[in-house]
Amino acid sequence: VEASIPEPQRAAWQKFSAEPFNTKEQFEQEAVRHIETTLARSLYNCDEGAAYGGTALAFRDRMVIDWNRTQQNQTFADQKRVYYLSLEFLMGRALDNAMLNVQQKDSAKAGLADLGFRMEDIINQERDAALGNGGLGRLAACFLDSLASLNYPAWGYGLRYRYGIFKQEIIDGYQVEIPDYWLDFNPWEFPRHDVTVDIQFFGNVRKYVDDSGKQVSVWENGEIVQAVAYDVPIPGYATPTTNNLRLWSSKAASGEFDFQKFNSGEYESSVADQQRAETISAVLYPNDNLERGKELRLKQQYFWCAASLFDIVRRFKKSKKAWKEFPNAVAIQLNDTHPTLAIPELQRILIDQEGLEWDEAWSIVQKTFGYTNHTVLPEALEKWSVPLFQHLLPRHLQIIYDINLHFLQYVERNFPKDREMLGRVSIIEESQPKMVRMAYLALIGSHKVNGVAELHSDLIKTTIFKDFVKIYGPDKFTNVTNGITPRRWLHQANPRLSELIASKLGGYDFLKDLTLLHKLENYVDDKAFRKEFQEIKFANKVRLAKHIKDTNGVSVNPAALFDIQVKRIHEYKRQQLNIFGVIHRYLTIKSMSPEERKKLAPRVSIFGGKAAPGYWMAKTIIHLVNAVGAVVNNDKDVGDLLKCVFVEDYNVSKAEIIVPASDISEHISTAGTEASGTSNMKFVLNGGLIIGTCDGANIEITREIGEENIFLFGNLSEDVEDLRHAHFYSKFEFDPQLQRVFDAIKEGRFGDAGQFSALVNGIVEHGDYYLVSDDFKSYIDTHTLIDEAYKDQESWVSKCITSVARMGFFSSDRCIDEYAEMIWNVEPLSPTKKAKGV
Ligand code: GLS
Repeated sequence: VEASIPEPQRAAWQKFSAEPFNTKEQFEQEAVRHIETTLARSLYNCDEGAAYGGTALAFRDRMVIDWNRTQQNQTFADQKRVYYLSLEFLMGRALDNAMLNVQQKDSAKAGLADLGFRMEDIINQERDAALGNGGLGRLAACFLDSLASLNYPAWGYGLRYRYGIFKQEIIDGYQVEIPDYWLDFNPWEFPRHDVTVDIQFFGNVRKYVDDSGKQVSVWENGEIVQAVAYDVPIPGYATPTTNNLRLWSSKAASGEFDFQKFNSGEYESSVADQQRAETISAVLYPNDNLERGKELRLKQQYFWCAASLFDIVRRFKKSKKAWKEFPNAVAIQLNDTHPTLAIPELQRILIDQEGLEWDEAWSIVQKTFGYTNHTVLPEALEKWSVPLFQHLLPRHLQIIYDINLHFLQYVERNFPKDREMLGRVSIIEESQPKMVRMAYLALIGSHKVNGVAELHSDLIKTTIFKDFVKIYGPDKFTNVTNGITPRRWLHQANPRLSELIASKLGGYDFLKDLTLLHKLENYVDDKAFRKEFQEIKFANKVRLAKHIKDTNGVSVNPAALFDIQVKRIHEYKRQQLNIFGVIHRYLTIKSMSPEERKKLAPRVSIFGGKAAPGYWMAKTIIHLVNAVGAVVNNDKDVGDLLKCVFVEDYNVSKAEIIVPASDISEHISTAGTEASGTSNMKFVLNGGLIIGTCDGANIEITREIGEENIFLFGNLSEDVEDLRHAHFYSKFEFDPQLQRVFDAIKEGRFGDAGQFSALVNGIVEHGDYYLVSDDFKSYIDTHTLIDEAYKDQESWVSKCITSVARMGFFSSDRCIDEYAEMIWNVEPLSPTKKAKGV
């Protein structure tokens, strides 16, 4: 490439080639230029929105320089790349992250001050990029940060939803959903109108035998929708590596609209095609851990998988390598089963379009893909009806049948005595209608399957994938315990704590190697350090208290113990257990004398999280939390001893305020249901303790930080099945304290009892599937221990500091290195300062 560009041109180019800014003055120059020209504003009408715009564009330009170089460097190096396919990327805000990762926040802060703005106000102008539901989508965002920070040649592929996860408003205690139209000003994306892919749907398959006697399948007569690429730069921390996140947007393939109809005055129907095509990438499905089987969702999945694979294959073909080299150039990771269609799609490309034989193609497919499972909940496991498949993707259904045939023949040969096994492991479920089991297809088409925490990875081998362990052997299965990026979840969310740590550890190297935190153990008894650590926690609580006052109107005392549960609302996560615990506390306070009350430790119970719009029970839980808050927060007997608040519209940027402000956070899922959890890691890293069940990553957190630093309670996952059985077949006595809580609800102390009857009856009459009654006593007893422990502030702070020091394992950098080594077989690529050629 270098040789192909004549020297004079190269010299001219190099003379004017842009360089990243590194000083306050350079930043100001860039920001003012953008405000005045790109945004067409002046000194006299530059509000905070425009100042945000100018700042963001200045940083965008700066990132683009490194981004271009990284992409060129990766192309020239021609080593294996990772493609992370995820239907969700819960990125949150980009500006603060960009400033910190390129290490220019101080320049910008000083520059903005010169221009008359406060950094915090500018940061708050940005809307969250909320293209995800919860942990699964946020994990993908943390992984992108780690991939870039560790210099891996990696791309993310996703959908550019016009509407991200809805905004939640609480009106009269009920959740109300507001559409999240977030794209009116998005400086972080680059439309690539020249990077498009035509995607086919519907149609039929024509088979014929060609001249050489080979069976050929042609998928024809379908409807075409166009995918347009939008690229988002992902800056690594303290490295020039800037990776690419490519998001696909849909539009009508035929261009703008039907001109014939337009000319004859049928304006409305002339745009109908266009609108129908645009629907595909219009909205994120707002379900977490729940699949609804909607046709549009399957369309989204195929649209995105087909566009991404076309792109990946196009890039590979430019290298002119033989097909068998494909798995040495490409590793594709499937974030859950949502991108499973990529498996039959690659097989289709290889056999129908590239003319490979089935076996050769299939071996390439299996070597290319890895599949991460994120849940064992039956209602979350994707299944698509065969008739729907047949209608939308007829050729893919044939290929899936062929994959299944080959697979079942293999099983039959190896397990001739177990006839039942065939039905159990078949990709096609023989139900009415028949269903395609996507998890089985993902597993069969991948060379490695991983769970996301040790317990979860063990559970998938003994429950949903038990037969497959026999078929493929245990080595196909592995564990990669989740992690979080310390850049966003410590340095950005808790700058003072990060600075304090840096002052003791001699710099910010811990942000690149989180295990260095262990050195903090030397400061557990250091008076000055402890004092500062406590002051930071208090300041963070004051900040959250202000947010609560501003949004809920409730005054909370920052000296009280902040007890926080923020995550998607789901019965398995058991926010109902928490709110029953709050009611129990309230009733206990009410029954006490004023003298007894004086001995109590004040508490603030803070809830936050969205319920899927169609998940009625989850919405009932939100309603109960708000109803309890309305009573408790206005009860003069209670005062500061107990407050209960629901923080509206929990999202990534709220999490950055909430997480650093916690004393205790709740991770209290029914054992065996939460695959990992990742907020548990964020809270401990920020110097909060946790109450939790023996579930997901709580178990590994306990192992790392020590049993004495965590409040574990409740039944174990191995006992869950027997307990559930016992609810139906033996008479069990209700815990009297839980009974008292239910009595209070039934008496109408929190409003009309009828509103909450389903919640209570689910436990009292319908089998208590999530074991709330079984764990209630252990839960409230543990909260009593927490009250006692918190009174001894000296020992509490020791626990917090020790825990932070021991959290090094939970960096997403560690996860990414594990994926790279065990699953992808890819190496980092050291960044060059300047790409060759220009
Ligand atoms: C989830 C799990 O429920 C979480 O426990 C897990 O931490 C997360 C990332 O692995 O994936 N699965 C899911 O469908 N939504 C999640 O958040």
